[in-house]
Amino acid sequence: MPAKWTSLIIALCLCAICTNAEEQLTRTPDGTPILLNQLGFYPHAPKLAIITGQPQAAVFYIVAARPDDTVNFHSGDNAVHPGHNANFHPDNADFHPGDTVYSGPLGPETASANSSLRCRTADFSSFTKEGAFRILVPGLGSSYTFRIGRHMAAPVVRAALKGFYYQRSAMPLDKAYAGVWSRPPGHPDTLVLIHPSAASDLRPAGTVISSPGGWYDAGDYNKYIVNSGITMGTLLSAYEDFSALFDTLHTNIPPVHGVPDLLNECLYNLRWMLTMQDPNDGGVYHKCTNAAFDSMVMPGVTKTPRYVVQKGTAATLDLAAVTAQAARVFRKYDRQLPGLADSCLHAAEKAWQWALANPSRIYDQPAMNKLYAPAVTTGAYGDKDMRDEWCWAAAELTVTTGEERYRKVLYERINDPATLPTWSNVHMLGEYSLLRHAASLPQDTIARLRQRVLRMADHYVALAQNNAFHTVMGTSTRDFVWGSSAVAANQGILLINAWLLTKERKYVDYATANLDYLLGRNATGYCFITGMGSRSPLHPHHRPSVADGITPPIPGLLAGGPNPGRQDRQTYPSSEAELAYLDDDKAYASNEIAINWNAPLVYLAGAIEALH
Ligand code: 9MR
Repeated sequence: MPAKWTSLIIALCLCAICTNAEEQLTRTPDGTPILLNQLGFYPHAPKLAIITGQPQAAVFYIVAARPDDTVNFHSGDNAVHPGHNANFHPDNADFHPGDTVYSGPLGPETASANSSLRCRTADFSSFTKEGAFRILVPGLGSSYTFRIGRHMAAPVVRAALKGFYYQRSAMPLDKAYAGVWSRPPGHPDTLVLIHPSAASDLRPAGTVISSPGGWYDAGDYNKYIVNSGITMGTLLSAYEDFSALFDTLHTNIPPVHGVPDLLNECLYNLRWMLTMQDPNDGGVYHKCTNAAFDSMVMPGVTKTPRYVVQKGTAATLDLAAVTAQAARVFRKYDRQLPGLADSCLHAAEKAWQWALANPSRIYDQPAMNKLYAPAVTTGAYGDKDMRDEWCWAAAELTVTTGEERYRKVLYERINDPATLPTWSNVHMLGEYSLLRHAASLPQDTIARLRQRVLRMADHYVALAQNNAFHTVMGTSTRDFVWGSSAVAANQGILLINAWLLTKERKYVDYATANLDYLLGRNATGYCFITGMGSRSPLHPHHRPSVADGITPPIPGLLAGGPNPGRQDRQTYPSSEAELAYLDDDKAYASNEIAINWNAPLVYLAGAIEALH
């Protein structure tokens, strides 16, 4: 081939590669380049979309939706509102379908810090009319249809709370509540073995105990106290902070007469948690589990033995914290649930005593497996640092009882470093409770805690201004961990706490922006909640959703979200931090669901619905 042809071919190939690279840099993989909360916006909230493609002109238009522009605003859970059509048909009384109702300039191009995406902002906050709309950007086409209306987050709160019902382990999910996702009971856990790691004089290895009920942790069928701890703390706090909303929020679950659905749902797990405490000494088993993960089958299909394993300080203090908080929350339901609050307080005190006698019993699964059989290979939730669990339990017990012995330990721990809550660090849950019950501590101590929360919140708000997505989520690349969606939700909760302390609007606005992130204003273009919005996970790593033979996944479940760690070793569309997400049921590192991720979603969406 003549040399000039060869160079022409090389030049053409290079050009193709460049165009490809250019495409990659400016568009999210297979999706619309217009990224926004796919449900929509409150009329008087900030309204932002992020444009990731190359527009032909730096302008955007809002057009009124057409009657055939339907969008799945609701949870897709017909079981929430039986007979209710989950699809929303735009009914724009004020506008002609297709009319341009607003236009504005796109903001300047900004490079995202968490991928090679380049972003522009379409800000239509000043458009406050209610209705259903789409955004058009010249050269990039149309966004999904979204709504401006007064109860944007209400379906999210309902669906996310209902998600817990679908995780219930030991009871049948009846058609009346579960609709097409009804199923027989899963693991009964009435015959659970004491694993050799958990043997004691009164309960030697092989002793059979009963530990029924509770929620499955995630896409697997095991029940872990540590992760139940943060989950329950978050849900009970949602109730304490926004009881007016949750008193009237219905999720269509089997009723417990006179008890709001949020607390009814918590009760199902609380009763299980109480069974995990050894009544002989107050210590709490770390988890109720199979030896190895079940295959991708429906719950209850496998009949392998279930065990409770070693007692641990983290599990025991987490149970102390949850039951102390539950004792004060359920106190007003003494008539409906006689004795419950007292039993909870008793459990908390016994757990505390055990922890005092065993202050650093770490759950170290690999070490345990060297000593005992069978080896246990399910989720570890191993935590070597117990300072935060001491702080949280001491805080809840101080608030509930006012006793000096708890306050003394609290003072030893309260100034420890505070981070956003995770299953392994629950320090902030204690601080939130103390701020909520500010009379529990002297004013100067409360003032210091308040300053700490506000410093964190102000830092977030300052960083968010420079984020290409204008969310707090993603202001650090370290936000994109296993369960990154819960990072976004917990950042939102911190901001809501700042609002509770100051009533300053900026905190609600940025909390709402993080909810926008979860509902679609993120680099992947997914709404991360199953069954919601226009593009959501269809293949979560969730055994019932995989095995039930029903095409749509179980609704209302929050996928883990982008995680460049990719510990599942699947091939992701991108390895860049904010794009490292794969909607595949094998991608458990980014597409599993978990109770400790749904709980902060319930809190955040509930707070936003209550505050707007
Ligand atoms: O959420 C947990 C994450 O922080 C850990 O890095 C990961 C690996 O240990 O485990 C995650 O929790 C999983 C648990 O171990 C088992 N059930 C599913 C949980 C969510 O993936």
